[in-house]
Amino acid sequence: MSNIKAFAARLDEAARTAKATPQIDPESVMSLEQAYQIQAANIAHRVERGEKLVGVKMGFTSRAKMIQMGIDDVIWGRLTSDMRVEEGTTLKLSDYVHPRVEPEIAFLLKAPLAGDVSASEALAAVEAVAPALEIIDSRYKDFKFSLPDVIADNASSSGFVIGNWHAPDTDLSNLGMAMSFNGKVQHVGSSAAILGNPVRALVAAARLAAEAGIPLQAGSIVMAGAATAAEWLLPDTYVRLDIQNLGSIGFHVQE
Ligand code: OOG
Ligand code: MG
Repeated sequence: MSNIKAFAARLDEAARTAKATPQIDPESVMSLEQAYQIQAANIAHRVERGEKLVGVKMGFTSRAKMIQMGIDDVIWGRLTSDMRVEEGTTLKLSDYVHPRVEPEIAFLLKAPLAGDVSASEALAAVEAVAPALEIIDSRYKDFKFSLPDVIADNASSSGFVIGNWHAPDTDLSNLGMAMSFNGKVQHVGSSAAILGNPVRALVAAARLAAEAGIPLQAGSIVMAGAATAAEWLLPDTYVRLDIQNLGSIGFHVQE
């Protein structure tokens, strides 16, 4: 359907130029299948420009995020090489529409993982786990969207920061997490907020990515979804995340 291409091009353009665009389906009449087709076509523009697919991100895997955004379905999006933000980098707010940041956990795979897998099968494919921050930047005006809207917009994915990798036998079931701005704690939570255990987000990612025809590979990164609500990025801020047993990461934000 040509609408799919047109919506995809509009969302890609909004992301590239950091200018908000109107919602594409405010009444939520589109099927989720169509929304994911738009997402695929949207990210295909990036791949055509030379970006590589490096993994997937999960969204709305915690109650805190579902409540903040008013959506209670788990969704996923594609991660590309250019979305990676190095630890300690300084971001410029003008490169984004209205960015937010949220505390996550990332997985790195050492083996392919596709279809219906158990939590222990999923863990057996994990090379390492790390503390991670996701920068989300809805391309829609006022950061408002329906479920099809946010899926089409690649689940608001804009950037991801990953800290030091740790052995995959680290128990992820209940790790304390604190996100601070200039040393002041903004949100505290537990990794248990992510579907009871972030490994469940990896199980879901394996199934959803395979269903979409892009099965997770050795080397894929999976972002498990935020444990707490997201926070608006502000100028002159050092954003830091501390996770029990996984260490800390951060980045700077400028006007
Ligand atoms: C959608 C993305 C949700 C998460 O970690 O739950 C997400 C949004 O909140 O804009 O990335
Ligand atoms: Mg997220």
